[in-house]
Amino acid sequence: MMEILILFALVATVLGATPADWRSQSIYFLLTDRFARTDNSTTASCNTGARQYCGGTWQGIINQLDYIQGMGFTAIWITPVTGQIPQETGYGEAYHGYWQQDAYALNSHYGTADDLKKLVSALHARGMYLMVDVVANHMAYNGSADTTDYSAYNPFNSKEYFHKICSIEDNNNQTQTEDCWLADSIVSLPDLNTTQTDVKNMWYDWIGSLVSNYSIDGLRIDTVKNVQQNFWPDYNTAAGVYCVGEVFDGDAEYTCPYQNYLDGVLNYPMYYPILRAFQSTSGSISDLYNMINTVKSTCKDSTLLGTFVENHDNPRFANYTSDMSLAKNAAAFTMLADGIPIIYAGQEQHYHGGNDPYNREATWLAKYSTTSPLYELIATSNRIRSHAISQDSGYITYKNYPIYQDNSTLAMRKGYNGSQTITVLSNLGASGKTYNLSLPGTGYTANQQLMEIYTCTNITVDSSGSVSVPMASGLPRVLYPADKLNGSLLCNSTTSSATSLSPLSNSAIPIYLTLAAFVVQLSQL
Ligand code: ABC
Ligand code: CA
Repeated sequence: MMEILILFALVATVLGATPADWRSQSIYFLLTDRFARTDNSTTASCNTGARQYCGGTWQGIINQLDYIQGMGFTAIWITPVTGQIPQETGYGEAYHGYWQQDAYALNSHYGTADDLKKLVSALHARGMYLMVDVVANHMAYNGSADTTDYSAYNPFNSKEYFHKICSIEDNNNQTQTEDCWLADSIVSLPDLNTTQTDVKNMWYDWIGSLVSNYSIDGLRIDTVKNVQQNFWPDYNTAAGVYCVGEVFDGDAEYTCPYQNYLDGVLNYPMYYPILRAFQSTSGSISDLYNMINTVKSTCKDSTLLGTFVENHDNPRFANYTSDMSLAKNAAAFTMLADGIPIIYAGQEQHYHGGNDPYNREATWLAKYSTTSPLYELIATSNRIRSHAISQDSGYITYKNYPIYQDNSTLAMRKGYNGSQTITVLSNLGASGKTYNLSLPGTGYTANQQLMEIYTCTNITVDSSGSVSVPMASGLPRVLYPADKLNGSLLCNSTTSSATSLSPLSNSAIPIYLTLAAFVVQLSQL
């Protein structure tokens, strides 16, 4: 009997991907409605301003997994999967999935339960993870707050489960942020009373069953600052997988403490300085330099945050500048700083939409080009990151260390013992000068041979330990020891094994094999 209990416990732990499993992943975030269609169309029109369904599906995602994995991603985050407001509202249709009415139904626009399960299987067969977006703060209603029809909801089909009607007027007032409705008169977001025991238990039961029914590996949790902090630890436990919360606030002092309640948070404190540093050639490098240290010292674990420079709630990076060099630097920072990198579908195609709804362009319209400059830069960045992780087990928990700054340049280090990566970023832009940056403090040894990964340039560390980094056109640079590139497929290094393409193929496959072995053992008991 004892053995059976132990086996069950082991099976339960291998099933859910833990924070430690997620640390080394790399996430591609997509809106299911906007990424790919079942018919593989690359011409179907999608007018973002109309705020209507454009036809993306879970089967469509399956069809384009090569495109995602080809960029080196090991996980996808998809928008909420639940049943939505069925009507066309004053803000269009619920194509984004955040207007939940039936938590126990799936959004039929995206496919069937079988399709969602097929997506998970297809990902797992590639050693990739699925992260699903979930909402616990509110349900949604087509109309003003006072006209809400609570009987439309499953569960929470009565007014008693909700907070009294009031709207959030002041985001600095925490009581309002938690207890009032994130609503306006066109689409109401009835605010659940997440202090009630029955509301808590209904959500904890729901999240546990969602994760197990669909073998979900991780969660992105919506509107985290709008719910009481003490609601979250039990939710995270009930989920049993890594949870990253959306705390939409740029102040590290405000956002970091949420990591005491959830495994991780989206790195909004870093988002604003990344944008400020690279959105123009006069951006502030020092704000970004300082925020690396602030987040490191303020958040419980900066390596479990989700790092991003684009998402579906903010104007895309290219909305601020069309300069490709600046976009490359913003992407390189995202990929090679602390935390789990998150790239938002369309970023790799240099999409430039502004605020919601214009930042939700259909990815298919770029024809899934694998030769766009940012697709290639992201692929190379994912490859060097996963290679560095495979060479140095300490890389992923090493806290990003900014080693140099001047008015237009930032250099940062990750990793130990001569096998560290040094990332050099610039905001000089595409017309930036060609020069050699003399970089001290890299931790490399005198005369060590390095490779610059984006240009495949050999560099020798000088006798004092400084590195002369060839800069040009405001492009980012990444240094790595030349003799440790074997198996990375970078810069014509020898291919030692196919598995080095994806870090997950090294870690997740054994997990599933272990799981299979336990299931076999269990069935023999
Ligand atoms: C709809 C229409 C839009 C229309 C809008 C009024 O209504 O579609 O076209 O403009 C979903 C949909 C949206 C939809 C909304 C509302 O629902 O995706 O299209 O907009 O119906 C999450 C999701 C988001 C989702 C929801 C709702 C929540 O990522 O996609 O939206 O489920 C707040 C929440 C945050 C939420 C965000 C949209 O609103 O806290 O969870 N995101 C301040 C506040 C934040 C606030 C933010 C944006 O503004 O402090 O709480 O986020 O409104 C920094 C500060 C920040 C400050 C920012 C602006 O500046 O540090 O604190 O954030 O410097
Ligand atoms: Ca709330």
